[in-house]
Amino acid sequence: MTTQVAIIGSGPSGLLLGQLLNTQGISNVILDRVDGDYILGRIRAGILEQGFVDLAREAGVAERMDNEGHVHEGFELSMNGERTRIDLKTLTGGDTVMCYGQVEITRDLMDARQAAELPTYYNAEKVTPHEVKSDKPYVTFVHDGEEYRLDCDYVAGCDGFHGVSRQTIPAEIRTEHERVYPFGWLGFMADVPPCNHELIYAMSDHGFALASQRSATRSRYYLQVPLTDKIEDWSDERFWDELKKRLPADVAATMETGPSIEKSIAPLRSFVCEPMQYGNLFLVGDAAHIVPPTGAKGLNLAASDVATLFKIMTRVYKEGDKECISQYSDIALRRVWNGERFSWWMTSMMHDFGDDLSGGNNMEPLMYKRFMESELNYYLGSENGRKVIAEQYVGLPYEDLK
Ligand code: FAS
Ligand code: PHB
Repeated sequence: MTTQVAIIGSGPSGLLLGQLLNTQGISNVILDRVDGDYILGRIRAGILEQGFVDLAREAGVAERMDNEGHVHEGFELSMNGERTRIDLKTLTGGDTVMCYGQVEITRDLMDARQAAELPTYYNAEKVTPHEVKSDKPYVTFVHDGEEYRLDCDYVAGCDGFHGVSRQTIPAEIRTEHERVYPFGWLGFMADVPPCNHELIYAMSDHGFALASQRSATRSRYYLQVPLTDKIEDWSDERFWDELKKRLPADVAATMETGPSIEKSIAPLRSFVCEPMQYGNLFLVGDAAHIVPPTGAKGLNLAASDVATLFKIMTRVYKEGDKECISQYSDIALRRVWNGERFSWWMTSMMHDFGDDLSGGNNMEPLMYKRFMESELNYYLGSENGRKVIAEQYVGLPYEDLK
């Protein structure tokens, strides 16, 4: 079996890349170790940067997003109940974000791929890249008990944090940077109207909370919880009671509650693998980097990786320029590190680190807490400060190839 680009992973990175390559007639095959239903069962991101929205339109998968998604012109930061709105549209000169669940855009991409009858192998086992430093790499895998070899020109490792691609880069060449946070996020989905028309990121003496949404009738909430907490520790009633303690009082007083339709606890980490390329293997999205979701950057950094790799593949196959492939890692990492820093900064300001000194603070915990409160007050208290937050949140422009 032969293709031009072998894509490992059928999450948003792999599907978006495959769809874009197809618009340029660049053949690609997607391999995933699970099936589509399992992928669609993973509740994840909810905010798309303008760059992602533009890519979805370019890939021809934006119709439902444009009809059912909600453009958000701002969001709020609440400090112990004091609310400050970050007016994205005014502060950035017109930029906004799209509130549309990752599950939905992934479903749209899967439907488009199926309609285009593009080759996709779900439940592929033992997916293994080979000879990625040569000009004839290939990927082997087992499907329905049969062994396959997929010859290709390039391998896109879109297989997430626990995938095989990153491990293909020899340990002595790979540098992995990691910061694990001393808390997790308890995510909660319920079919109740959102408590506010825009997102509210709230810090309080009880810890962090986020009020997000999926539609006019479906809300998505998060609470900072200790890493030792288990889902069974959190009844719906306990969740709503704790959420109301952390959100602004006027919002808590009027919000609608109801039974959870999904509850999960996710650990938080900042992680970057350098380089993001090894010969003809390219790491894309969570395969190369992870951010704490406080800045709504995870899915959006995956999209900017896809945009860069798509530009490179288009130049390789349309202009015969193979030199440009060496630009991938540097271009991708510049935007990744910016997104990592913003996500770390938002997480550091908005969460209660308790007695944790592992974050390099090395100071008495209350002093660190006062520093972070002062930093957030400074940024919220000045238009320049709010502008910095706004332009980071909508996402910096994608970098072009040289
Ligand atoms: P994904 O992990 O989505 O997809 C990788 C795919 O590769 C999977 O389908 C997997 O089955 C497959 N795979 C793995 N190993 C393989 C192998 N050996 N062979 C074949 N296939 C293999 N981001 C935000 O912006 N906001 C959020 O609120 C947010 N919340 C999150 C909550 C959780 C619990 C998690 C885990 C992530 C969250 N993220 C959030 C980040 C998330 O949205 C990712 O950025 C996004 O899924 C990245 O997409 P992919 O790079 O495609 O990786
Ligand atoms: C979500 O809706 O899941 C969401 C939104 C913004 C974030 C994190 C998660 O920063």
